Amino acid sequence: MKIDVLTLFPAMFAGPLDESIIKRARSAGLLDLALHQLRDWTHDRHKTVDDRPFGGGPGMLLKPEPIFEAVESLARENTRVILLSPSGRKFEQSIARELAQQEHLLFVTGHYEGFDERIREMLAHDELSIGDYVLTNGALPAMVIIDAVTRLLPGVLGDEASVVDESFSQGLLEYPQYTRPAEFRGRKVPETLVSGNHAEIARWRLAQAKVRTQARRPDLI
Ligand code: 9D3
Repeated sequence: MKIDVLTLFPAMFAGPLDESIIKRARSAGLLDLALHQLRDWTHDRHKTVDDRPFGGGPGMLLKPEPIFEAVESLARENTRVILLSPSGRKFEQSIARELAQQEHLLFVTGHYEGFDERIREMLAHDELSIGDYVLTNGALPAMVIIDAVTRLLPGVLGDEASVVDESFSQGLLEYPQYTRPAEFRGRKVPETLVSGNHAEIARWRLAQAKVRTQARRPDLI
C-alpha cells in the first residue's frame, strides 16, 4: 500500500513510524509511506497556507490553492483522499479494515484552524476524527490511523494469530491475564487459570470479559 501525508509538520512523523512493526512493514516494501510539506506548494515568499475567514470570526483557515495543487500532484486514479479534522466521522476498527483494502491513501492533516469548505467539497473522499478531544493538529491522528491500517496489511504481522484473536474476542474487552510468578506480593493467579481445565478456563475468560465490558464500556454490550 502507498500512503502519502500532506502536513505542516512532517518532522512529527519521524519516530513513531520508524519503529517496530511499522518500520518492518516499510523495509519489507508492504508500506510505502511518504511525507509532504504543504508549504512546498505555495508560491509566495512567506509560504502562506492560511487566511482569514470570510464573514469574520476567530482563527484562520487553510486556503484552497496549496492543498489543491498538492493533492492534484500526488493523487492518482485510485487514491482515497482523507481529511483529518475534529468534524470528521469517528475512526474505528471497521474503517481501518476498509482503508486497508485501498491501494493508495492520501491524508491531508489540518491544524488548529479549519479547512476552506471547498477542500471538503471538491477534494476529499472522506473526513475522519479519532475521537472527541481537542488536539493541536491532525498529525497524531494521521499516525494513529496509519498504524491501525498498516498492521492489517497482509504479511505485516509475523504472527497472524494476533489478527485471528481479535475476531474471536469480538466486541468485548480483554479478559484479565497473568504470567509467572503464580503468587506476587501476596496476590495469587486465579485458581481456574492454573487448573489445566481448558473448558473451565474458556468459560471463566468469557465471564470476566463480560463483567469488565459491562463496567467499563457498557456501550459495547
Ligand atoms: C473551533 C473548533 N475547534 C474544533 C474543536 C477548532 C479546531 C481545534 C483543533 C480545529 C482543529 C484542531 C486540530 N485537530 C485536528 O486537526 C484533528 C483532531 C482532533 O483535534 N481530535 C481528534 N481527531 C482529530 S483529526 C484532526
